[in-house]
Amino acid sequence: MKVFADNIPNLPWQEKPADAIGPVWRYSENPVIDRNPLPGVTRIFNSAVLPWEDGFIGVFRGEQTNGVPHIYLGRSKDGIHWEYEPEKIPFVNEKGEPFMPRYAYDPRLVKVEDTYYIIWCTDFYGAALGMAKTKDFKHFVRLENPFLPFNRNGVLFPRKLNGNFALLSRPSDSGHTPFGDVFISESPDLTFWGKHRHVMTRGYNQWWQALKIGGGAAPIETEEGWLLFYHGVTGTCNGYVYSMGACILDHEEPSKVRYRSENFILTPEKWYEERGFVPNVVFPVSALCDAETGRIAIYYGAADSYVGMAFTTVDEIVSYVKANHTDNADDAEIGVM
Ligand code: BMA
Repeated sequence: MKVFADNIPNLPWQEKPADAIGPVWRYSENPVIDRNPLPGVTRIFNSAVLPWEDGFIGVFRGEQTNGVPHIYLGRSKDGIHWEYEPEKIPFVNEKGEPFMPRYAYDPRLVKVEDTYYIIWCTDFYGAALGMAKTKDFKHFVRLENPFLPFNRNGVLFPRKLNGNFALLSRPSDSGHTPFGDVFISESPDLTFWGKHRHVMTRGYNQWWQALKIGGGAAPIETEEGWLLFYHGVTGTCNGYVYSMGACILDHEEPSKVRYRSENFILTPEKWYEERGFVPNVVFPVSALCDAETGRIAIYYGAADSYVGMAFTTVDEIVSYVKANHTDNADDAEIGVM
């Protein structure tokens, strides 16, 4: 299947093991980031990666020893073993003055044209989306916060659609948000956002995503549409459980869902997903695709304590999502009322 993306010949990769269940398989050496990864940071998880120079670069959610999350920069030759900058990313405003968020978590990293964008959850009188840009990973200029509070899980598309930037988001509340659907908004300049559309609803009849969903990795452009890995949450008597889902959004009108898997494609099963600061969390944030081979490497947060990797191919995941498609409420509609 054709993929409209770059080739990443050095993409981390492991073949599908014979005993794999489902279309996505874990890296055998998980977790790839363990506890206490750098001084003053007790856990790294929910982090995003892109190719950079002859290796990879990433923005990492680092939980400091005082409990406050911030974003750290890391570099890697192979996309698996990382070296981090010791200090948090030094964000500045458009005038070049220091402009640090009070906290920052769940960063996504997306390249659009010649610029890299970081979108994270920031404190803007409550949880909201923060955004910054860089071209060299030395200067990080914060942009206007895209939306009012409360919002999380901002996922930028890797190219403009009809001349506009496109951003998925998940309106939230000030706490742990026991509800939530994914929306899309457009902007000509990353300052003024509008043309808001509903993309997809939490699962109607799939209990693993019955409570809330949120965009995960930047969508991958395929000939079938935009392949999106996302998280879906269910509530249990012992708290939330986060699993990974996959869907394909319409190429021209991504507020319409074309196919959406009824089943999760990864759910907490391994010790590093089930046991940690927050148990039972699989939280996809980044998916790199090598256009030539169709190989995909997914980075996900595990139990709010570790980073895990998982693999699939475009052919395998797209056929799985199509074969297991289920209609959810008005997912197929354009999403205006
Ligand atoms: C969400 C976010 C994520 C976290 C998840 C599970 O609300 O805060 O960062 O991984 O909860 O704790």
